[in-house]
Amino acid sequence: METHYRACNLCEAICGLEIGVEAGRVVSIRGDGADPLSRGYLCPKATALADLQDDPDRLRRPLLREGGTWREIGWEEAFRIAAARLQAVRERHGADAVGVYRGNPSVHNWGLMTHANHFLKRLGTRNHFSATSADQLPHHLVCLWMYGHQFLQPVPDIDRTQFLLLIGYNPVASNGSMMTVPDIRSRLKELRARGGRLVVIDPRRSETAELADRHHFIRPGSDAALLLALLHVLFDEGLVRTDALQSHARNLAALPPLLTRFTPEFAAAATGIEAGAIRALARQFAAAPSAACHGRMGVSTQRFGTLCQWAIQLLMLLTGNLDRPGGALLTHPAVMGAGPDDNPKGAFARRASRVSGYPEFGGEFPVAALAEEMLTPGAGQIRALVTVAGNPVLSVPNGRLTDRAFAGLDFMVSVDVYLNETTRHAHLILPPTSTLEHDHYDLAFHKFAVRNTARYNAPVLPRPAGALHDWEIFAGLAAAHAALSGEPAAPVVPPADMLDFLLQAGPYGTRSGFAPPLSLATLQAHPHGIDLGPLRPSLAQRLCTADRTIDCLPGAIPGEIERLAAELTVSVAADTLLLIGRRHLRSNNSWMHNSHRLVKGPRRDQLLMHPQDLAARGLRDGDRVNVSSRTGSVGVEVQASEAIMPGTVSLPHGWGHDREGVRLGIAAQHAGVSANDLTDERSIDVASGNAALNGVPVRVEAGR
Ligand SMILES: Nc1nc2c(c(=O)[nH]1)N[C@H]1C(S)=C(S)[C@@H](COP(=O)(O)OP(=O)(O)OC[C@H]3O[C@@H](n4cnc5c(=O)[nH]c(N)nc54)[C@H](O)[C@@H]3O)O[C@H]1N2
Ligand SMILES: Nc1nc2c(c(=O)[nH]1)N[C@H]1C(S)=C(S)[C@@H](COP(=O)(O)OP(=O)(O)OC[C@H]3O[C@@H](n4cnc5c(=O)[nH]c(N)nc54)[C@H](O)[C@@H]3O)O[C@H]1N2
Ligand code: SF4
Ligand SMILES: [Mo]
Repeated sequence: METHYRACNLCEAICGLEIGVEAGRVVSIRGDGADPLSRGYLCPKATALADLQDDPDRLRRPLLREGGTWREIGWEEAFRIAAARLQAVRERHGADAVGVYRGNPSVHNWGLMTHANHFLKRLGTRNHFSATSADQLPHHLVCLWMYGHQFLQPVPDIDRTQFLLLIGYNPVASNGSMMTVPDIRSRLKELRARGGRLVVIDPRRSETAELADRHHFIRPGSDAALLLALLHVLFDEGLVRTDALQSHARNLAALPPLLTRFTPEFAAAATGIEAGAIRALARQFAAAPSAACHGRMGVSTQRFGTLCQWAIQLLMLLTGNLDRPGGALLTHPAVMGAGPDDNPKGAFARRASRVSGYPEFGGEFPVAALAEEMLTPGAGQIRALVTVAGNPVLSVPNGRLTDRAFAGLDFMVSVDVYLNETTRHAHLILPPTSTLEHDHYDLAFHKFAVRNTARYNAPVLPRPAGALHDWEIFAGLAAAHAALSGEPAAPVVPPADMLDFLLQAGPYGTRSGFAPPLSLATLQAHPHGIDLGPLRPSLAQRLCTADRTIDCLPGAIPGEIERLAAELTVSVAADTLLLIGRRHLRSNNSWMHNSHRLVKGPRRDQLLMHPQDLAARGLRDGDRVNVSSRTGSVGVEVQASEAIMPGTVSLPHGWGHDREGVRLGIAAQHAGVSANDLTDERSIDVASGNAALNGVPVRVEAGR
């Protein structure tokens, strides 16, 4: 048996794996104990990499759809068809008539990061979209505004902190996000073993909340009121700690008047958390020897995502916990670290989307606008689409509308390893090699990791004859486009060569004094990865704002505070419940639901509902119910749960594999329903345009 070492690229935890291969097949997958970041941890999804590899439903050749039937074709023909049909739409309707959607694996697959733009930027369209705006856009916007760079993202120093406050974040299931933290369960146990405290704020007593010293239920969407009240108490009780970093901050003095009305009593009414508990939390956070706060999906994908992320940064700044060990710190990755010399820093609102006028961020419009940009006639209407590693029919708000919009496109090409609910609308699917057939360096997630490390791995398995990597597909599309348009073709440098250059020129490279100096060869000689040490202070030197200070009150914030105060006073109808999402360790967004080893066991896709809310509707545990919202309705089984706050219901996203028209290789009993058939594309975090996927008003009634 051969043994290969390889980082898993399914989620942000980037765990090191030890993979046994016999006669060209994966026979074992274990955690790599020598990985300095993941320390031997792995989750059940990693073992399913073998299923992914052997899956007969995984696509291996380009597929062309003719009417309702799919036919395999060769690569050259596929590239020619894609280039010609996209060009035809451009000539007829203009460049903006071609849209682009990039899904989550676009940042997990390094070849897509290095080469997708090779082709996609050549399309010359303003209509770019990605999963970012159904996810973490508020983080980027707040860091751009406050620190001048979308990737100057402080990461909680979990291995040294004495107080960890997690809001709308369930890393025990998700393995971390905007915080690469493999083996979180052990790290949380270590925190408590050294006398530290963990506090979790979540409308559900999540798997992470189960490990906490204190869990508070919170009414979905009301977190900004809690966070503003915490800031209020810091000022009100003289708990603001002056530290050196604050001499780099401006607009601090303007804050207290904006917070006057956000007393703990006001926040208590909005959130359902007692005023005394809010005061105590502010005092404990301020008094802890070190403290960090992280807020994720629960506070990003809701109506006040940007306000929440802003307040979290201030909570740490005002208590002296920003940029200090045990608080939150920036990473120093081996390549592409953020700072004054690194681009792109991010850009916001240089233009607005055509139909709803939503702001652009980093050259992309919010996904909440994707369907309407396809469906609304007029100049600039999207008539052709390129999707890359994504499944927007199941992942963006108002999935049924999105489904309908895709069905009406003149042409669609998808770069994806599966025929899924989205790619079934494509005319052409271009499938890359599997993840184990290409080499890997994680360009994205070392940037958010709780420790600095670097790791490059060669392919575990040889690629089959005729298979292309994602980056080669984009090089092929770019070449076909160049041939057609007469534009010169750009030179193509493989990702590994780019990495070698960046490593050698980087902060641990040839001239850094670091031993051994990093290059591709160094990393090849250390397949378990190289430890680059704990996080360390550096924010003041790396600020990228024009005047090199921290902007504590970005221009849009006062308006957002007003909007919050106004919305909190609007009461919801008595029979309305607020829908939130949920992730499970054995499920990965909308895919891998055809892996028996992951989906087996008890159902996990029920609607969770508090017994009190069930009783009020004459419903019982296990009943079929009908859940409806402004955008749609789904029929699902309900599960009684004391772990969910009364007034709240929870449904996981990424299911609903029963779309008509095509067999997707997923067993009927695992089809589930899509939470995004209920979410609302009109409900956004106004400041950033991020989709508000949590806190969706729904009605629940007896179903059939
Ligand atoms: N209601 C609700 N909706 C949500 C969320 C939520 O919490 N609640 N979460 C949101 C978040 S955070 C995200 S990130 C999005 C995810 O939404 P998307 O990014 O749209 O979808 P995924 O489910 O990640 O689909 C990934 C697709 O990429 C393909 N793929 C996998 N690996 C590769 C590869 O290496 N190359 C290529 N070319 N293709 C590959 C898979 O076959 C799969 O079809 O969903 C969002 N939607
Ligand atoms: N196993 C697994 N791991 C994953 C993924 C996966 O699908 N499966 N997806 C990956 C991706 S793409 C991402 S972005 C990350 C996301 O990682 P997380 O952010 O940890 O993911 P979630 O579980 O969606 O959301 C966290 C919590 O927010 C709570 N919540 C919902 N609404 C509110 C609210 O209004 N206020 C508060 N305070 N809490 C609220 C939910 O109850 C949930 O417990 O996970 C990644 N890791
Ligand atoms: S936690 Fe994420 S990176 Fe680690 S093994 Fe599981 S899926 Fe892979
Ligand atoms: Mo995500």
